[in-house]
Amino acid sequence: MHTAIRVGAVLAAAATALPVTASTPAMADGYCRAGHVCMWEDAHYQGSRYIDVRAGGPYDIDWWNGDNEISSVDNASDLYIVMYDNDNTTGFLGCVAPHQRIPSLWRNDEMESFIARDFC
Ligand SMILES: [Ca+2]
Ligand SMILES: [Ca+2]
Ligand SMILES: [Ca+2]
Repeated sequence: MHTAIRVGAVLAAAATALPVTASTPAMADGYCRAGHVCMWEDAHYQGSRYIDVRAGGPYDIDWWNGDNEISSVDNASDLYIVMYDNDNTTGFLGCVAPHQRIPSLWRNDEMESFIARDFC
């Protein structure tokens, strides 16, 4: 009975079926909780953490939340994070591989939208 309840809860909460368990530490990847993507204002995960979302999307980064300001990224998910120069996932910038951390983006202060998916 306990198992049946748990399965239902997991299906409702995680359409992407990421292999995350309830016992995963919140900061399992060091900077960003498992299954999430986090982005910071400054290099080396410093300054404002403008983005801390479950990997999915597409997301537009609102101007008051760091568009054209992102300098470092921690992808703590099993998906690629595809980054774009402009809103609405236009102007391809590059990809962050699953579980890759980028302390200093090669295209600094340019990203405005991103999406998580299973290919780059
Ligand atoms: Ca910046
Ligand atoms: Ca924008
Ligand atoms: Ca831009």
